[in-house]
Amino acid sequence: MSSVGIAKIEKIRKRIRLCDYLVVAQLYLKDDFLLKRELSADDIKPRLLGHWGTCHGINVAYSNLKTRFADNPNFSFILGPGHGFPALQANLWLDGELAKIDPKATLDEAGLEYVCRNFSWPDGFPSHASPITPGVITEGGELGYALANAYGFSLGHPEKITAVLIGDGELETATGIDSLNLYNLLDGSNNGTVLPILHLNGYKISAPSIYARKSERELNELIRGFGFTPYWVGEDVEDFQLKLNDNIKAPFYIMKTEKGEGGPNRHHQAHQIPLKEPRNNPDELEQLKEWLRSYRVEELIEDVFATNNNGEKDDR
Ligand SMILES: Cc1ncc(C[n+]2csc(CCOP(=O)(O)OP(=O)(O)O)c2C)c(N)n1
Repeated sequence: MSSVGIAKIEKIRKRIRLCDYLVVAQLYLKDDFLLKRELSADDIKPRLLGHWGTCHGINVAYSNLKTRFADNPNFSFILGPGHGFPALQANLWLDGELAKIDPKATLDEAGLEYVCRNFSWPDGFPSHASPITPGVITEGGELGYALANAYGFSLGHPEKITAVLIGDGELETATGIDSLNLYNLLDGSNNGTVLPILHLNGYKISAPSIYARKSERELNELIRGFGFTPYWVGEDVEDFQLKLNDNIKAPFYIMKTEKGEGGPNRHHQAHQIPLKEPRNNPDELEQLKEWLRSYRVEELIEDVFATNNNGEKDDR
């Protein structure tokens, strides 16, 4: 028997699947957002702009964290690679957070179309997290500050729990790696808890990341050297939930995913737009159809539409 609960595990898995679908829909589609007919070249956005590769991992982390800390008003999430914005946007829409500041982002078909069509679209949403995104106060652009921001955010607030997703490329920056020393400087004082999560997806853009090329043992020793205890997490939802445990002291999560997981090509080709010309290339159009269909969105979306904009079941 699972100590997390089969229903909860299944719910998180479905959430990740739906958010992955919504990312692909935002990146590619300007119509037929729920695949109700045979997708055609005319349904594809003319200019494809955004980042796919990191998104599945963001959905894994966000879905697990939101479930674990659902009832905690002091929980916050900081996203290092803000270029994974379509994943953040999918989660914010799903939680009804986007609708609180943008009334068109309703949790129904019209809202889903609005969010997907307007991603990377003239006068719509940018392709990166920006200050018009709920909860975002800095636009970033320059990698490296996520962990330092998380410690800064927790200063003087012992009640706060701040999870921070750090790209493995991001950790190669001087600010990124040196921010690990903040644990030694700030632990034991009147500050909140920071939960660092290294997103070990193997690549920074198309080049292998240094940390992903280290052995597990080397990486563990590196993290221990900064005073943390390394915990490996990934696609196993039950394991992830169990490790997001109050009794764990000084955790540093290493979340291993494959860059571009679920898409047509992974690793180094997956950072931005994996299929570049589906409007003009019939073979790519077929691959895109297959990719979108693989999430079986029709099995997931009705439950979402049955909820109201506060994220609760509408019993009317
Ligand atoms: C300081 C800095 N150097 C370089 C870049 C250019 N850049 C944008 S995304 C990226 C790769 C990021 O890799 P990673 O942090 O591993 O994120 P992910 O693979 O999850 O997308 C780079 C190098 C940047 N934004 N900031």
